[in-house]
Amino acid sequence: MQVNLFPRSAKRPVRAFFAFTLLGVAVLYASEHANAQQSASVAISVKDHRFQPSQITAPANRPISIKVKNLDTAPMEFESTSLRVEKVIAPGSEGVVNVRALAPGRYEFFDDFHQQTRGVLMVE
Ligand SMILES: [Cu+2]
Repeated sequence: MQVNLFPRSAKRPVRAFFAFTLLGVAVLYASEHANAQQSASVAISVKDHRFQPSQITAPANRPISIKVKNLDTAPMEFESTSLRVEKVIAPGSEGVVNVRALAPGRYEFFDDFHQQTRGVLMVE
């Protein structure tokens, strides 16, 4: 079956206008969608059992990928109850913690092996 989106009576420039408008809408929709799916990345490191920086910021409603670099000589475990994640990171190495898309807010995290090591993820 053939579908004609444009009225046959319309003049060529009018049809061209409609075609370009449709194309524009499609492109906008596609890029919006791609943006929503694409994860935001934030980086943080741990040195002398301190998060550096101790507060990180990420956009709301997008999955977040947190790169955690452990600069200490002891293993650490990046953990968060509100984010529902935990990941052991060996000394001198880097781990990636993936977090679901979040509502704006304040999310605390800590090193489960050194509970005094604490930080905050601000989602805005
Ligand atoms: Cu743990």
